[in-house]
This record gives sequence, C-alpha cells and structure tokens, in this order.
Amino acid sequence: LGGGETRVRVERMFGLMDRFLKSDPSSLQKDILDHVEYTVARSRFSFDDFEAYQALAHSVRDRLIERWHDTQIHFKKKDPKRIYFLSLEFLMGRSLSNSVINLGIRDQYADALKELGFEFEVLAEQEGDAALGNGGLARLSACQMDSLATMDYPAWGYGLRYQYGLFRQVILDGYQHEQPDYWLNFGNPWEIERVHVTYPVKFYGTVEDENFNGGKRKVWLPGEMVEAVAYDNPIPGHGTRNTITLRLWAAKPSDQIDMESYNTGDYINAVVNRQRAETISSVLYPDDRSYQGKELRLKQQYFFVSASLQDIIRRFKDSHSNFDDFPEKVALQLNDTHPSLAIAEVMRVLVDEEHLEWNRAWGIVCKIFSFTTHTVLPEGLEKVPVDLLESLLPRHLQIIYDINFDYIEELKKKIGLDYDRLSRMSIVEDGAVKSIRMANLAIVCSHTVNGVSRVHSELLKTRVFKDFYELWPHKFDYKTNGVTQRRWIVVSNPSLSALISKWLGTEAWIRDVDLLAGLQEQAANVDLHEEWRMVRKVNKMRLAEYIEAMSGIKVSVSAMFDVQIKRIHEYKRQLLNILGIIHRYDCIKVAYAILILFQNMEKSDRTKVVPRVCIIGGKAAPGYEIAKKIIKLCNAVAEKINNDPDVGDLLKLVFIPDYNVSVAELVIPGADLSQHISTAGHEASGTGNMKFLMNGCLLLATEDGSTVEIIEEIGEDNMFLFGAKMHEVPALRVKGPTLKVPLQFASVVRMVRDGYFGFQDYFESLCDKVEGGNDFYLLGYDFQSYLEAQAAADKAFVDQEKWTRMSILSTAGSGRFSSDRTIEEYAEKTWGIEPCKCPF
Ligand code: B1H
Repeated sequence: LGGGETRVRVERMFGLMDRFLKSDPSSLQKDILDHVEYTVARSRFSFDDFEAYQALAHSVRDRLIERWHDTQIHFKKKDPKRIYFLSLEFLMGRSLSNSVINLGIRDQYADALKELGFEFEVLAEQEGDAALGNGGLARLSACQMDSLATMDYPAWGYGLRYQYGLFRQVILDGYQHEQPDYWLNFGNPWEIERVHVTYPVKFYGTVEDENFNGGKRKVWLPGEMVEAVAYDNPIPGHGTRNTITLRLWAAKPSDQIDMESYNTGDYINAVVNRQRAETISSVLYPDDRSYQGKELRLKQQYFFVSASLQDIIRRFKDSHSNFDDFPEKVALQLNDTHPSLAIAEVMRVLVDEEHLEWNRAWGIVCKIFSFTTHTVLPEGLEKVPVDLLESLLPRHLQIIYDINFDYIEELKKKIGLDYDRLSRMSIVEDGAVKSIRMANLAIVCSHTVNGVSRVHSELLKTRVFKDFYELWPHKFDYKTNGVTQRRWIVVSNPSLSALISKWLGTEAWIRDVDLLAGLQEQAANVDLHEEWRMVRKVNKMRLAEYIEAMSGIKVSVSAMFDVQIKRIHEYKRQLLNILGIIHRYDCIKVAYAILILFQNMEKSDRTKVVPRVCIIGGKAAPGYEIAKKIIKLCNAVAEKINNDPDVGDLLKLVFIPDYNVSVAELVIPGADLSQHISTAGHEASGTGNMKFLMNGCLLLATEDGSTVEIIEEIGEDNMFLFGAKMHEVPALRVKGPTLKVPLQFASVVRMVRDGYFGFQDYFESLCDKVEGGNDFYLLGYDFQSYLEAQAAADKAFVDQEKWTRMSILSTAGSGRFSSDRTIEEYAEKTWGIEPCKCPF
C-alpha cells in the first residue's frame, strides 16, 4: 500500500466497495445470464441445468473474489500474526450452497433463479465433490477452514491440487471397483489460477562443500526442477466479509529448459520427460493410515512443503527484514506428520539461503511449528527410508541428521546413557531399513503436540509418545475435534436449521453454537416434538428416495434408519454391524417359522420386531483385501435379506456406493440411529459422531475417541453404549483364545462360513479373522453387549416420545463439538493469533 497516490486510489476503491456487485434478484439474474453468455458461452435463450449451474457458480465466485480481495488487502494492511495450516488433504465436497449461505444470499439466489425457471436445489445437485482427501482427517481440515474464516482469523490453508481426487467406488456384483476421479473435467469455478504465483521446487542432485567467509558451507546442487503453480480457493466466513485462502499447488514443467536433452536430438523424449513433472500433483494416495515408503508420495510432500514455505517466506519478507521477527508473524500447523519435511526445509532456507547461523535458525524453528497427530498406534507412524530421502533430498537428510545429533546430545544430558530409550527417541531408526521417524522429528521441533480428543491424548502420553511426554510434559495437550455447524446443519439440513432458529428465536447459533443448549428447556415440549418429528420424517423421505433411485430398494420411512458410514476398516468394525444384522435376520426367520408352525401371531415375536433399514457406506483402500471382503459380505447379506419374502419390511440392508461428503449431507439428516463402534482405544477421535449428534440422530457407540466426551455432554442415558472399555482391551487381547464368546456369535459366523450367503471360499479368511483366537478387534467378546445395546435402541424407538426427547437433547448437547470451539482453542493456546476482521 505504497505512497500517497496509491493510498488515495485505495481509499476510493473502498468507497466504491458495495457498488460493484449487488445481490438483489434482478442484479443476480443479470449476472447469471451474463455468465451463461460470456463465461459458459451458451446462448442465454438455451442452456441446460449443468450450464445454469456453471453460470450460477461463476456469479457466486465473483462475489467471493470481491470479498477475498478485500480481506487480503486488510490482512496486508494490518500485518497480524498469521496461521498457516499445512495439510496434504482437504475434503471440501461441494461449494455452491455453502458459499451462498455463508455470504448470506441463499434466498436471494433462490428467488432470482425461480423467476428464470430454475430451482436452486436442482442446480446445486449438478456440482461434483472436491474429494482431495481420504476421510476424517481431510474433512476436519475443511471444517477448520470454515471456522477460521468465520471467526476472522488471518489464516491460510496450504495443500496439493490433485488432478485425481479420491477414487470413485463402483460396486459390481457386490465387489468394490475403483475408478479415477478426474474431477477437473468440466473446469472448477471455485478456484482461481494464479499463473504469476509460481515457485521452482528442486529435487535430487548432490551436496557440495563451498568456501564461505574463510570457512566451509553446504550447497545443494539439485538435479531436477519443477514449477509449483498456485490455485487459490476462496473460503468465505459466515456473517463476516472475511474470506480466506486455501492455496493448492499444481506441478508444471519448469520454464528453465534443460538444453542438454534437447541438444541430443531426442526432441520427443525430451518433451515427454518434461511433462512428467505434472505427475507429482496428479493423484491422491487412497490409503488412510498405512504408510508405504513410495518415492512419489515423498515427492508430493516436499513439493507442497517447499512451495508453501517459499510463499510464506516471501510474504514475510514483503514487510520484514529480520528473521528473528518470524515467530511473531508466522505459526505453522502440521496436520499429521505428512508436512513435517517443512521443519528441515525451514532450517535449510534459513541456514543455506538466508545464511543465518545454525543455532539462531534452530531457535526460530522451535517457536513456529505445532503438530497435530491423528494416530493411535505406533505402527501407524510415518517412516521415510533413509535411502529414499538421501536420493531425493540429500541436503534435507543431512539437516535431519544434524538436528538429531544435537538433540541426542541434549537428551543424554537429561536422561543419561539409557541406550534403549535413546534409541526409541531418536529421529533416526536403525534397523533392516534405516529410516527417519517423521513423528519424532515433528515432536522434537514443535512447541506443542496435540491429540484430537482427550482419550487420544491420554494414549499418546501413556503409550505412543510416553518417552517424549515424560521429557516434555508441557508440550502435550489435546484439542478435541469439532465439525462446522454451517455445513453439517445449515447446508445439509435446512428444515432442522429453520426449526432450531424458530424455537431459539434467533439464528445466532449459526455463529455461536453454544446457544443450541437452549433447546434443552424445550426437550419435553409437545409442540416442538411434533415439529421435530415432522422435520425428521421429511429428511427420511429424502433419503428413502435416494436409496430407491440408487438401488431400486423401497424402504419404509416408519422403520428405524440405522446408519454406519465411514471408511471401511477392521477396527471400525463394520463386520460387527453386519454380523449383528445377520443375527437380526435369523431372529426374524425363527419368528416366522413359529408363526407358520402355530398359525398364531401371539406366540411369534414377529409383531414385536422393530422394522429397520440398515445403511452401510464407505470406501476400502484399493489394496486392503479384508476391507474389500467386508463390502462384498455386506452386499451378499443384503441380497439375501432384501429378497426374502419372510422378512418383508421388517429388515432391509442397503450398501450405499461411493460414499463421499455430499452423500453424507443427505444421509446424516435422515438417520435415526448411527453406529460408532470401533474397538475401544482405536479411533483417535471420530467426527462423524458429531455430525449425527448435531442432526438429532442417536448414537450407538463404544466408549472410544471423542464419544467419551459426547457422553459427558449429553449423558449416557441419551445414547446406547456397549463394549469393552479402553483400559480392558489390552488384557482381553492377552486372554485371546480363552475368551468366552456367545453362542449367537459362533452361529452367525457359521452361517457365513457355511456359504449361507454364497461365496464360501471368498469369505473364509474373513471368518478366520474373528475366530480361533484371532479376534484382535474383539468382535466376539463385544457381540453380546452389542446386541443388548441394539435391543435397547429398539425399545426406545417404540416409545417415540422418549426417542424424540433423546433426539432433541442430542442436538442441544452438540455445541461443544463445533470446530469453532476447536479453532478458538488452537488460536489462543497454540498459535497465539487474534481475529483480524475486515471492517467493510
Ligand atoms: C485419521 C489419518 C490418516 N488418522 C494417514 N490418521 C493418511 C493417516 O493418507 N495418509 O497417509 C490419511 C489419514 N486419519 C483420522 O483423523 C482418525 O482416524 C479419526 O479418528 C479422526 O477423527 C480424524 C481427524 O482427527
């Protein structure tokens, strides 16, 4: 914001601010039609729904860009401390509804479109999901961006612009098949390509010693260079002008031409090689958790880290010249270990490029990083083989060795020569494959380390990172995850949203979620009950229509909708759910046999059966065989049950294919009961439970992850809990084969084994996983209490008044699980940042 003349110009611009884009229906119509004509290049007399969506999206984008520019100028003027959130994954889902709601112009758009002959909802359905992430971790990043924007924090998200997002799941004959998600096919109106924001990123090569100031210093002579191009995704806050940036990097061939290869005459190969640069950002790794030392993955990590840091340092240098001020202006959040090469990269830039003395650089690094871990088991921690790092990033390996050397020397002074412990705590792991423990690097260099729920943090302190906790107890804390009520109530459940506002007499809960607690007083109000049930029914009808359209299965909305949607994992125990369903099926069959035998309704339990629609959805990592078998089993059981005339409407099982954010937005509001049934001690937090809770769905759950805190908020009477407790699990595992398993469990597994659902050979290994002393996740042990919890849910459902009260109390008690609360905790306790609100 340079000298006098510029200032006058800027003032004038601000003066004109609200005159640029108006939001009355006729201005909106004009803008939409302009975009039909000039952006989509269709005639405004003839365009289809998809083209209308594109034009609509572009008109929203214009409004986003305006606010986004204002926000960036404001941040630049104020120069506050900024938080940079580094994450390899963001699951943004769709943007249209979320944007217009946050901008406060949803109704104006709906009216404008109606007059043009379009329905807002219909156009919104045209949008595909941005699925640049796997599951909970990635959606958490998206929720946190929404909260950062809404709460006016000066924040930036940094990530990768994968050309292929998470694979699409197609179910053929009940088996999962993966198809590429080339999501950018029809362009992406929610991003802005910043061709002028590019940075070179270097790989490979060698490190040489160079004479410097009478001494020696290291210089990295890289062997390959690619260009990182920024794509900015504006993230609007709700009820504020603030619109922050999610900056995603795409890899492009470098402009610097390697004359050597062109001169050899092999022009075609030279071009093809060049083009290969783009593969770095081409595809998202679809494995959540299991870490494989793949070169491409490491390249992705460094590519994104290097570009982001060049950008961050460039911004810092725009208005500062002394790096000692860096920690006053910059906080870097590591979302899991995936971006932790950033630590070595900051050291490299400060020491090798900015020529700071090592200890001074180290002092800066130790103040700027904070680290969130989402991992529960030591086996899940990321390790990078030294050989790989040495070839790809030779200088970074040296830096990590140097950090480790100093750190181990310090450590020896503190804990003495306890070699076992020293070797456990070392950043470098010796072994068959020498490797770098990224978590140890992140812990050593970060000023705080947090888990994502209270019990998760306890696990970190007592097991996973025990050695570190004992050394640095002050570093460790927990920040229980949260989700944004804007996306998970306002966008996805508009009827409930309106109902809540009506009964609270305000919409303020959309920004101040603690106000939801006001519903508690009304939990017994019969009028509210009636309206609440009505809203729930409408949402169930919407879901039932979707199920029928997708699978042809007709389901009754008076049945209990029982849902489990999440990534498929053994520890999440979808198999327990399916075995429970088989048991239910068996009971219905027995009741039917009795009915036929005695021709007497009274004697049969059939009338007492509470009808259920069981809904399961989720993707299995492509290489995760057992998870894929679970999907096949679910479909095989569904085939049998849904076509059994003895069962009728008493039980249906539906596998929803291609579960993603927008499917979740449809399914969650329509669920009566949702299952969060991981073996205790395995789910770091879980965030699905929070979304269901907000929507008034009752939880059937184990005491794991964040569920423990949900129990504290709404009380165990308002949910259905079961299963071994976290502290019991290790001992139960030791007892393993000697554990008593209920007969019902053996009998349902036998049905699968005996081929009752077909595919006998294929399911054999699945059955072996839970029997004969191999039942690591304790399905057999927990089966009895699982069935009891299910029976309690049936009983409660029959008493609709009780159920509705529990449902209202669930929503009323969900306030603590807003990402607004989580972000406020990070801002105050970890990042030391203040809101920086755009005044206009
Ligand atoms: C979570 C991951 C994860 N934990 C590696 N770990 C990945 C690990 O691509 N990778 O390599 C991707 C994802 N994701 C989840 O994070 C936890 O399992 C949930 O319990 C938690 O709620 C969520 C958000 O904290």
